[in-house]
Amino acid sequence: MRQRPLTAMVLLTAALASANVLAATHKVEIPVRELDLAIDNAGNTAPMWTFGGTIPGPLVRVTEGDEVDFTLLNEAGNKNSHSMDFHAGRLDVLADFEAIKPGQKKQFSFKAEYPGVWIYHCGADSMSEHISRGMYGVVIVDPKAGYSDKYPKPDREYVLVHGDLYETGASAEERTAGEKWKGVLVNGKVFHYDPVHDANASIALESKPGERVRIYFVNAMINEWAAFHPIAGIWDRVWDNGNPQNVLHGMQTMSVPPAHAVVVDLISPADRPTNNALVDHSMKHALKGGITVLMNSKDANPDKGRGDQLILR
Ligand SMILES: [Cu+2]
Repeated sequence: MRQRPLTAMVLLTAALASANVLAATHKVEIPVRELDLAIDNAGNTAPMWTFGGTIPGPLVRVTEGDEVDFTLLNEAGNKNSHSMDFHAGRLDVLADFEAIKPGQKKQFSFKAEYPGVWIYHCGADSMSEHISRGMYGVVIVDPKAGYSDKYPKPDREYVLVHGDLYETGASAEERTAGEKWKGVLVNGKVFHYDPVHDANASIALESKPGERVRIYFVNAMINEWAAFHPIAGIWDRVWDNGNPQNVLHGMQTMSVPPAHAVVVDLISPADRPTNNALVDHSMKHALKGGITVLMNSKDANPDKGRGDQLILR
């Protein structure tokens, strides 16, 4: 009689132990770099502040239940204090998200408890300036349950982050007030993937007709809501915040507030080549850079939207 609960305890402990083995720990170190960066396809540069030297910063991808062991390094050559604010974790805003001076390091860990797509950004004072100079990136937390009928496996995946471009020299106060706003950066450049509106654009998103294309869309603009719409298409499914439980079907335009994200799926007609324009349908945003072309043709580059090509650089 006394054996039974003990046996059950052992089994439970073993199950917990194997669950712990399955959950991975990801060591992520991101250096902050203040540098001149190309902000358009012509190669014009602006003084930007970045995670890892790119806008957006490095893509962090883990599975629900995994641990992220994070280190922020504010490189010695920088002039400003910086911090890291992960929306994907439950942490301490004062202890973990504190700003550190150039030359300093800051380590903290969190468990990725909720699946979805999350922004990370610098939270140092003035947050308006740090974010609108490019200090943001994306965490994808894949659901531990994997793919299912309710969250089907995509054929291709792309990450699109829309951020602000302000005039060089715009103060923190002006940025907060939305003054001296110049345009929308799509993954760091205006009209980054739009050869229709920018003759210098050399990259577009690609897929084959009929493929399920998943877009992880993040709004990193500091004040403006995005209105994300696939011209000549329909969002087959939308998962608010990317959580498989938050599903919508057959949507046209998704409102995405600042510092929020959605996962949207697009399926082009299977019987012919077509094109879509993935736009922020707020005209002020679209016509100032927020348009991305998706070409659906049988000759689509097989590498795009797969492996390390979720953010096309
Ligand atoms: Cu910063």
